[in-house]
Amino acid sequence: MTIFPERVFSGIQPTGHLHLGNYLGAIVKFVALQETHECLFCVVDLHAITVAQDPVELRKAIRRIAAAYIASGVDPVKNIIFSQSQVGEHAELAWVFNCVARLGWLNRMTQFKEKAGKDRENVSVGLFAYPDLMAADILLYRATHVPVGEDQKQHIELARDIAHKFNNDFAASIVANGHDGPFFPLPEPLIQGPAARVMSLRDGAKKMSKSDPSDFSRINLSDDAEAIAQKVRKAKTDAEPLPCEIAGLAGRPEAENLVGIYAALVDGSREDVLLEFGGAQFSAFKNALVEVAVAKLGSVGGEMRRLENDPAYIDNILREGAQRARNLARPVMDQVKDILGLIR
Ligand code: AQP
Repeated sequence: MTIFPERVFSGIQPTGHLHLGNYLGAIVKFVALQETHECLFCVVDLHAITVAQDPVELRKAIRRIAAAYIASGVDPVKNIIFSQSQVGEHAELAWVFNCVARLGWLNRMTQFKEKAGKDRENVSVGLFAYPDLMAADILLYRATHVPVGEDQKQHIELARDIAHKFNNDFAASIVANGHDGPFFPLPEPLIQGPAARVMSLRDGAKKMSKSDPSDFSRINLSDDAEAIAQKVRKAKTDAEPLPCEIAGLAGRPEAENLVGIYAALVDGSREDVLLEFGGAQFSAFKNALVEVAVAKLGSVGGEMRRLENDPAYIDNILREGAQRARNLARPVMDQVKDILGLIR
């Protein structure tokens, strides 16, 4: 029986402004996981081009994501930091998975429905096949754990379905090629935490998102203290004071969101936050939130700006990371070709 050593893979698209949702939903987990796991953190630039991108801006955005990883505390020596397009095997395995995944599975992806909207006929084929590429990103390294925000749960489930179908469809060939069990692991999403789904500061029913046209809907990692304070103070709330218990957050999405953000920023629980602030007015709570947000994000933003001013340093990290990633990816891709019956 194959034993898959624990390995972490995750990525962020170089599109728009990196925000607090990306930070708390993904990057903070990367920083913690590097202490216990072998990790690969990717800038998923091939995902970014599923929608139109300005080439000059895209190049900057790729470096910005790498800078955000490093500025947040991800160690580029201990972990592998690289960009997806620098390792051709991602696209190679994605094609194989296009042939494994079923049209019906992709038709059920809610993110595609949201992003395509009413213009389904005019979006790229790449946007539709995006989850197959994401499955390839993860399974190319036979990664077992994927730290992501809640919005990515369905895509990880699809990656598991693809892995399962590949293992089943080619079971005989997998054994004939010297493996004594499934070839791919079924990767687990790591989603838990009070900020698994950070919502817009303007509307508690919408997720905080890079592509929201309102800059006041999100706190960007690049925001300075003044911008953070302004956005938190303008964040939508209701008229009631904060409740003392979690049950009191029901039906109050904006309050729930701010409490979750505070809890995640201080690495505590929502229960702890309500113990401290239950009964307080939002004005007082928002002051405290500004303080913890500025303390946590201020230094990350400053370090990001410093790193972005040194593109040669970032490019070097990405190049070395890509080489290390390729060393892991190529043997897996070669084995996939053998299993499929392709000649290499
Ligand atoms: N609001 C969020 N709360 C918690 N986690 C979030 N993530 C994104 N938004 C939130 C997590 O951040 C990681 C990187 O996301 P991505 O850039 O690859 O894709 P995305 O989910 O499409 O990000 P956005 O901000 O929502 O971009 P647009 O507006 O372009 O769609 C992922 O782990 C994601 O779960």
